[in-house]
Amino acid sequence: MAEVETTRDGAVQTITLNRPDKLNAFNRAVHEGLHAALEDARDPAVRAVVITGAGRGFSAGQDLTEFGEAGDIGQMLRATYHVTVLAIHSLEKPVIAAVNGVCAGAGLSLACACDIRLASDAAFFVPGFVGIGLIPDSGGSYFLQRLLGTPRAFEWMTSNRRLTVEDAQAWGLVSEVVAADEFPAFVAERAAELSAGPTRSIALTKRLYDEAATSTLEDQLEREAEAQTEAAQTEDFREGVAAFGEKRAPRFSGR
Ligand code: T3D
Repeated sequence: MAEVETTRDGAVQTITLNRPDKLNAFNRAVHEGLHAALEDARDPAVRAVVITGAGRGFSAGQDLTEFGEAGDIGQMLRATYHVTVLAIHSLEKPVIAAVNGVCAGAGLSLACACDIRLASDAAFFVPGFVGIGLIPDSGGSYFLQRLLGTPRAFEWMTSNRRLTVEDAQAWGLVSEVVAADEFPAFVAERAAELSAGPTRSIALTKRLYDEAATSTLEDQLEREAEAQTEAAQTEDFREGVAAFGEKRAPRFSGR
């Protein structure tokens, strides 16, 4: 069985981390599988991506039994986690983290690098890094600061406290929590909805919100004007306006 499984259902690509006995901890094979799957996800026929985990884990982060092989950790991060995080960030389509269970360390960073986090009621969240004397890497300092703000992110990430899924939702870390037995169907429905959306508009929105965090109002208004010019040239914009006029649901193509 591959350590990362990729399936397609219509325009949705699902990437499943598949080391359930180790709570989907990252080893070399997981990194390689994830890189290949995210490369596949660039296919324009894919209009939404789901990342999830097999078994009771989303991911417990770095496989701690493979640390000995790491050598230069900085180089290892650049060659592995950074490739994944940057691939997710630059994908011009929505990426959902379907957090089915335990989410710790670099697994938490991976979830935070995604555009949307949905969680099963079996999920919980653990910083992990501080528990072994490390700092939040793989985007953990960047994304958690943006999602939670510095005071909350700092306090939590230096405590190694287990966060319940209810608290994660109250904090805005996950947007929706669903009973575990209903979770796969819920994720599939949400992903299908997104994949049937105006993909260029969604991709431009993803980029705008990323830029907004470090932009001035003037610069952001200009970026919006440029992005809207691009969105207004898509077939989906014409279809959206036509569908409104004809009082029917739009049929977006992603073009
Ligand atoms: O160079 C670099 O790689 C730097 C990058 C670092 C990035 C990081 O991710 S650092 C943080 C690494 N992650 C952790 O420190 C979390 C370690 N795991 C835990 O603290 C706990 O397992 C959890 C809180 C996540 C879950 O606890 P629990 O009680 O639900 O499960 P468990 O019994 O601890 O784990 C189940 C199995 O998974 C167990 O294996 P066994 O005994 O049944 O054979 C456990 O050893 C294994 N496992 C869990 N996490 C890892 C792991 N095996 C390898 N690496 C793990 N990270």
